[in-house]
Amino acid sequence: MALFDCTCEATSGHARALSYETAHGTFRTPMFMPVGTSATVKGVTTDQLRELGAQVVLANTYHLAMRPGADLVEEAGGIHRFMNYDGPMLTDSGGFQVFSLADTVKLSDDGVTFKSIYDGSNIHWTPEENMVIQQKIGADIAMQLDQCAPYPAERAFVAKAVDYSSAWARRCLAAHTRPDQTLFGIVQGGMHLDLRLESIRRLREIEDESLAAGHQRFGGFGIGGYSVGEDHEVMFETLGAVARACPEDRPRYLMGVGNPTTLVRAVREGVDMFDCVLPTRTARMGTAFSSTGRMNMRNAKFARDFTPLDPACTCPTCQNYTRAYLRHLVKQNEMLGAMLLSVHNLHFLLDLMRRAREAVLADAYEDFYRAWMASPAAADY
Ligand code: PRF
Ligand code: ZN
Repeated sequence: MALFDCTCEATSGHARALSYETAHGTFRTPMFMPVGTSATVKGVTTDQLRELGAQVVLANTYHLAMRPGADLVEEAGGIHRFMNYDGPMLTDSGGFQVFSLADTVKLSDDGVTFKSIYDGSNIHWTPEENMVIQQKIGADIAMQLDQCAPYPAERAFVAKAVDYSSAWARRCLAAHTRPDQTLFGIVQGGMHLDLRLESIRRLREIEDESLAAGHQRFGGFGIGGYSVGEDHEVMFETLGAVARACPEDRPRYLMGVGNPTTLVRAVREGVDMFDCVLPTRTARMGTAFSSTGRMNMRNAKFARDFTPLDPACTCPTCQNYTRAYLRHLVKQNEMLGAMLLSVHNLHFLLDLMRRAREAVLADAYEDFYRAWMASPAAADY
């Protein structure tokens, strides 16, 4: 298998089971990717990530470029060595963080200017500079610089975000040269199907031009600009058509989505990859995902409950610790509480996508989907 080869092993309805080659091993979809914003999945070691069956781990260009800086990560031997994770990795471009974290953002065809949340300094990124930074960090997959429109937004504003994102996609693809890293394009267009389809048409045109010039194609397609405050039902009005308008022979990655029910539904629409801080952030707030829905571990009803967190779960936390102990840790703000719940919540989503994959391989995704939607967990997410 050559680097970045994508093989479709099975389909079930629109759901797909892909395998994808990277320089740090093969990953298989449907797949949830834990987020390690600052080169750490908060509270979880990379050995634990491996044991949990994590495949691709995310890091964020915005945060790493500010602290400790891309040059330092490069000097460490790249992101894998720096954080001791030898599996596949992906960096988000930071475009999303620029818009969600900074209050003063200026856009032009030439890129984005923003104030750092770390020291208030003014930073300007051209698409080319963003590619230099992501190539120094050295993940297996880089994401193009894009603009994610907020919701709600004027249609004209969303159309302009598509214009910027397309212009930057062309420049990112041309500037990206690292042979052991691939670049994903990103679809924008908010909740407007015609803008989304236009965004995809331009990405295809950009890669056709790139291929004609003897350069590379996109390694996959990010679907950005969803889960920005709209109702889930609003996203699902267009998500299926958008996912299936992306090239069939490469992964489709719904960015920043981690709600279990949304994952199960999005896979049914043809989405392959997901990432979200939800499982670890939720854990730090003292909440566990479970087969019967969310559990707030601060609740007094767990004080003398000496049973496992989720009797249906096979994760290390559920094998070794009781609800009463976890409640005690969370109530005392003990760091171990956040760590143990993070392991459990990550296991929950990783395992959900493993079972989704099994269902696709057995061409039984519709049964899996129906069983999930009828389960007590589905109603709570
Ligand atoms: N663009 C990028 N990263 C993202 C998003 C996006 O639109 C989202 C939106 N849900 C999450 N992360 N580059
Ligand atoms: Zn568990």
